[in-house]
Amino acid sequence: MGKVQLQISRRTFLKSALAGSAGLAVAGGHAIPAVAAPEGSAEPPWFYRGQIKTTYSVCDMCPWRCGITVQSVGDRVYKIDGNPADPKSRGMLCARGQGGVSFMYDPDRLRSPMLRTGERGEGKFQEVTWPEALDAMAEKLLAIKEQYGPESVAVFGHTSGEFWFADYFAQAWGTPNAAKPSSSLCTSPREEASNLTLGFPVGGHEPVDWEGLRCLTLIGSHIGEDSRNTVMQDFAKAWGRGAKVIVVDPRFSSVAAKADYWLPIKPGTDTALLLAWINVLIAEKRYDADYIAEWADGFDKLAAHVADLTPEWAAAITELDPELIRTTARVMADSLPQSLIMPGRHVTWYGNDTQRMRAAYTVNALLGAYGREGGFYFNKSPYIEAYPHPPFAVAGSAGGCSAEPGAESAELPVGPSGKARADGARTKFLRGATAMQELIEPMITGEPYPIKALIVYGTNLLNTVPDVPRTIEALKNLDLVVAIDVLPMEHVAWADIVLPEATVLERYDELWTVAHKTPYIALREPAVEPYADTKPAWWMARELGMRVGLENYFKWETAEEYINTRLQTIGSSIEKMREEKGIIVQKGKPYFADFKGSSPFLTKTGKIELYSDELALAGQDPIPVYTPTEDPPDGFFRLLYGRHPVHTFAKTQNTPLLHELYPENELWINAGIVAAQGMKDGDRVWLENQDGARSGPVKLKATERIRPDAVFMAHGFGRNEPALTLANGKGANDAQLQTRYILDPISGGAGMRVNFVRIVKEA
Ligand code: MGD
Ligand code: SF4
Repeated sequence: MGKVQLQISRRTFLKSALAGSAGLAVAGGHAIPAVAAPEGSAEPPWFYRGQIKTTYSVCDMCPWRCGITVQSVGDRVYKIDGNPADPKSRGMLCARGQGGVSFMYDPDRLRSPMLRTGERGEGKFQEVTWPEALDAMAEKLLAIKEQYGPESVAVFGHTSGEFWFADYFAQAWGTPNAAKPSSSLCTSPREEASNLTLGFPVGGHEPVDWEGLRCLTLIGSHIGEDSRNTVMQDFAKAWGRGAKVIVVDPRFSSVAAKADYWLPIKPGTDTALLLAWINVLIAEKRYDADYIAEWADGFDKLAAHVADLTPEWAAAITELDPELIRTTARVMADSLPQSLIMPGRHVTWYGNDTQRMRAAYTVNALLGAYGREGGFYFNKSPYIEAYPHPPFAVAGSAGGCSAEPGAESAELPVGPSGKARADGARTKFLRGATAMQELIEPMITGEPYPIKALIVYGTNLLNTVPDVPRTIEALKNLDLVVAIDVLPMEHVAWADIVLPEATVLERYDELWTVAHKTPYIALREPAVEPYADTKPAWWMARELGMRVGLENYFKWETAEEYINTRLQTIGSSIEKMREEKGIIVQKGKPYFADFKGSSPFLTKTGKIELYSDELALAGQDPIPVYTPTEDPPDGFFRLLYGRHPVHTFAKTQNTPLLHELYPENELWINAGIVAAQGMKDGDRVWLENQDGARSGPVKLKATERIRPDAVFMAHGFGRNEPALTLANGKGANDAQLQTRYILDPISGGAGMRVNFVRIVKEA
């Protein structure tokens, strides 16, 4: 197959997106008979070109993973819609989801397995067959295992096929050094704070009981720019029925524009604000006293702890008006228990993030929100058995925001042969899954033991892990680097072996099991055959497993066999799932009443632990304390980064239709600063950080909508890979400017908002 030609224009794309939300007829799992094209039409529209086949899948354009229906004619996919039966998409998709067809037909896709011929980093390869590539990989892995042990192989994984490598293969092989960016570079502080406070993690789908919610508080969660489909639907409905909205953000984000109260907080001081809110709720007796008496532990210690942490105290730290702090606490309390602070998603900010999240959960407890209608429901994982396999050599350690509660990610993994894990998690961090950024060090130093091989599955290594020069040093040092990807992202040029994957529309995957108010299971099945010489991850993992002596874990021969074996344990099958429109919904236990008197909180005390003995024993603050973060030096701004509604991380900038909608990022900067420095809106500048790292040029967006001490840009731009023909060289790259991070001692999360940049006018 030659390079794929893009056949859809932006207008057609938007028209087709609208048709999707209007509910274009689909035939659940069946083929729709071909309809004759209107007479005289030169090129008939796609739906006249033959029989339309509808298949069920799960969108992978972001990790939210909405259920989709996919329409294809012959060997080509034409249209994706939200699956009406899916509790997340509810028949709708965001722009990125609609862009899934364009992602699949990106002309820059990897097409064949390759072996390196030039130096690492040069990007010179020869195309080889699959047996040649997999034999080479197996031979090298076995040699490394022989000399250094299985733990010397690290696996980094993200995107929804991550299960096959970062979980299944890594655990069967015997390495605890498997990591997902969605944990230590994203959600680990919120998950560990939840584990410590409530006894269970938040889970992939934040359990906000939107229907009855009357007051929503967002701390740096930019709903609308971080455009998760379901959250936007739920927010729009809650806002439409008049729920109060409080937004805390140094930037007047899209959702701040919808808020009743915007608190333009000084970056890094949120814990002080949260403590002052707790002070007001307690001092003015505005908390849910009965709820706290029944379900919380450590209230008296908390009350003593915050007695002096008044709004005036916080105002001096946060640069907010004390009356605004007091008023917003009262507004929250007026709606309790249908009032809550939503757990953010990417919360690795300043290195003290678990404590900030614990402070937010403390506010939620005072509002009586957990387990109450219109507050937080208790989510539940769906019941289904795992595929029967011999016990794994190591327990799961990778974690991740897409890992569902109840999965092994919540447990502390044990190192192989009694050895400490390479990231030292048992001693260095109190809790948390394996920290991705901490696995880079042993690749360079060999301490506490060497890591010699790295398998990078669906992770955009050089745009994702902070301190890029250090990652490059590690890549130079390794004995084996394997990249499994769909596109020639920057790190692919550093691989010895490149394995091109089929996209989600071309493959089966592990079942998607979602802890939810109504727990559910979603099917991903292929709509068309894989592009060129690409293969799905399940196939690669199995072929590799068979070559490295792991046959006992790969008794199944096909993904269908694997999936059907699992589905059989709940009396279902792929065929039946097709009849059920790709989704199985089970019954949940969302509220206190469903627990019939027993406690839903899985802490030691069976209560919400406002004071944590576990933290006290570990020498950490048992109740959150505000710890200051360094201010920007003179002439520098704090670098804030976030999402753009039509892009996901660093994955979609090269996707033709999404690129057309937003081709390059801009630097949000206070208009007063721009004027004072003799610049103007739209000027192109370079950015230089505190360590001399540079990125750009990037267009200035001069605006009153951001504080003067910070700048903001969307993540994922400023790419440096000519093979990404659309994305290369457009805008600035936040990852290049994040040469520093601060580790959260509790969760191992890497706080990345500790970098500063100055403006360098373009020569
Ligand atoms: P993406 O940039 O989406 O993010 O980190 P990543 O998961 O690394 O990269 C996904 C990779 O998967 C790309 O290389 C893409 O080509 C590849 N891919 C896409 N589809 C497939 C597929 O079907 N199969 C395979 N094998 N590969 C596929 C995200 C992580 O980044 C997260 S979760 C957060 S919250 C952090 N955000 C963040 C930030 O905002 N700024 C900076 N500077 N760093 C960040 N790091 C973290
Ligand atoms: Fe896909 Fe959008 Fe849903 Fe993410 S939020 S899974 S991109 S439709």
